[in-house]
Amino acid sequence: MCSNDRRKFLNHASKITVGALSASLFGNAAFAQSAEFKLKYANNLPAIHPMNVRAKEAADAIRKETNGRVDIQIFPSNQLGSDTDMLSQVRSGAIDFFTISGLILSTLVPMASVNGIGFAFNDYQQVWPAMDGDLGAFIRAHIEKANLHPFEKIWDNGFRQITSSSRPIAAPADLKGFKIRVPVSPLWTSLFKAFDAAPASINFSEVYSALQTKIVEGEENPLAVIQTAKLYEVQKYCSMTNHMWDGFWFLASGKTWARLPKDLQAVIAKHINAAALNERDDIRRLNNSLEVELKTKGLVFNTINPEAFRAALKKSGFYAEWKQKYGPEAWAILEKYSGHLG
Ligand code: X2X
Repeated sequence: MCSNDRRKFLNHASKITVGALSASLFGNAAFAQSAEFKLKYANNLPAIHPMNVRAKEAADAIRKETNGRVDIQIFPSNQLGSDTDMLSQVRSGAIDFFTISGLILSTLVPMASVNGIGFAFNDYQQVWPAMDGDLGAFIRAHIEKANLHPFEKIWDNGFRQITSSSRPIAAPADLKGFKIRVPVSPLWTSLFKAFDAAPASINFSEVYSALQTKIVEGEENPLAVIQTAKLYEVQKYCSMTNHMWDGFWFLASGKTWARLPKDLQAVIAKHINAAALNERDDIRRLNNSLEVELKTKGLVFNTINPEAFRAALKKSGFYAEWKQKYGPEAWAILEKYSGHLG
């Protein structure tokens, strides 16, 4: 090829590339613009967390099955604000979908935290029958009263572990005076106060910097969050306390849900619930592999005796206090799955 031909060829090739690129950009934009329902889903977790990965798959499947009528855009990593901000946005309809821990949702729907009672669940064999059964149905009925539509299958956040930059937590006494970040929720504060710790309510959007600047010594989260949000960079110890099981309700704004035709509601619900089951599987697998991986990043692990922690909670009056707050009906449904809690 002489240099002239070569120039022509390159010129042509670059036009093709630019042409293809603009077509694809235009194509997507046109698709989104033509969608009858352009909806926003916002959340607090990094884009690489299974919750966002599976939600993206669901959004793609929904776009496809509705022939582009429903286009769900995802805003991960607190791009649209903290959990507290997003909770008010989903109520007003400024965002259409939101995933939130039931414990944080309890600032609006008190009953939504009941599955987070400390050391209530031992394992997933207790959690899923409860949350897919009577306990989940009971909580969802309360959420609906707040004009929010919860999808049937709750997504997994996971069993929570305590991380620390100062000392490992091996026994209940190690929590005495421990400055620990907790999410914004009365139950979380109460749980750590029962251990004589010093809990500070901080939204997830501020957690990394709160740990880095040592405003708090520690925090507690499932391993999948510790990994994907890189909390191991600013923490030294990880105590496998499994002190609480936590899940994310996938919520639609009541306003959005009411204006969606029934057939579209059905397609959306089908794919969101299917994605929830896949996400649970992802988290289960990560639970099994992440300890090894996080050790290589320098985290030092230890286990605990849950009975010692349960006994300390019982002694402090924690269970009695919350039993009274939720009332006998809710407590009986919880204990149906967890066994007697004291
Ligand atoms: O805020 C947290 O710690 C997190 C990410 O686990 C929740 O959303 C409850």
